[in-house]
Amino acid sequence: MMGYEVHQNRVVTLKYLVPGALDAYLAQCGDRVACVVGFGSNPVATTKSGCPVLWVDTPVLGSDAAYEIWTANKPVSQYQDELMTGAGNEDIFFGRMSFQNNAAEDLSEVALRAFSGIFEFLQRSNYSNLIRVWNYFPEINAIKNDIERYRGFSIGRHEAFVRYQKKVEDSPAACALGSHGGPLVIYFLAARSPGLQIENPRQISAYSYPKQYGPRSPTFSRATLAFQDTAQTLFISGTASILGHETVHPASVSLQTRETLVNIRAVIEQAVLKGFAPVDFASDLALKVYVRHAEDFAEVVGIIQEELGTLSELIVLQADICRADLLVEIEAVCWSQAR
Ligand code: 3EB
Repeated sequence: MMGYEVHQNRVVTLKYLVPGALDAYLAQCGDRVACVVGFGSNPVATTKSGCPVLWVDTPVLGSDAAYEIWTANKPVSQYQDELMTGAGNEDIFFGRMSFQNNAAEDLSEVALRAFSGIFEFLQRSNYSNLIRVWNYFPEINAIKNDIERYRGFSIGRHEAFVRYQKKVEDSPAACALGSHGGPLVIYFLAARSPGLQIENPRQISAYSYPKQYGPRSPTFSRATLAFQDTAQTLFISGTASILGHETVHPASVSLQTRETLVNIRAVIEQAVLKGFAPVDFASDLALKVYVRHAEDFAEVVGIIQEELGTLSELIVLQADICRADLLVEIEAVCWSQAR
């Protein structure tokens, strides 16, 4: 049987797959599978082989469902405590958490609990460096208890960073998107070795946003450059059509897509100044695209292909974005050649 390419030089790699391709890929990766996340409307708890799946209720465009599979280049061991499940090896750890939260509950409390738990875990484990965090929860733009749920989430997350004495400049790369239902879902990558935080000169750092976007700023960096002593990996946060701190092109999904890609290139350029060496976007760049309106799917993908060519890893989800005027957001992972 033809196998999938094995990226032995990558500390972690990721693959986006439609459901029909999942089992064969997992079988090939064996005990190196570190995290499986499913997207779509019909949750699956475990794969055929018994691998736990963290589910995010967001429609997938172009398929009924899709899987994001993270594999490591060394075998992982499974982990479980009261707060999270996960898997890790001597270099990295992926944690997965879900928090039921009823609509009445203040999301800031849940976010504080979640991130406090993450920081407690980092303290007692040897994975002290938070590299990348993914956050999904329903009704992200809804106003509850007089505050938008995204802003409530940001308040609790920020409070956890303060309580655990994290400098905002050391924040991980992140994204925060609206799901269609279900719990607050968080997964994260932590590492033994520290990452290098990268900012975008075209944008004010999110942790320095003015108060108009919420009373406590979002604690994330534009990107984290990880695994510098082996094969560098650049984890680029959810990136949108923001210049300075302002949304630009609020009415145009095509212009927002182009501006977002300029921002992603700017972040990669900053990483290059710090020694990052991307090779070939077609094989070394994975994009996860969120569109607010499903009908924008073809237009957004067309622009991405025009700008970047055909990418081996691309997934498009329909999700609400944390500012009501944003129509598209794109996150990325970019690998460099082994050193
Ligand atoms: C932005 O640039 C768009 O709150 O974790 C992007 C990535 C965004 C991460 C987060 C929010 C987050 O502000 C929104």
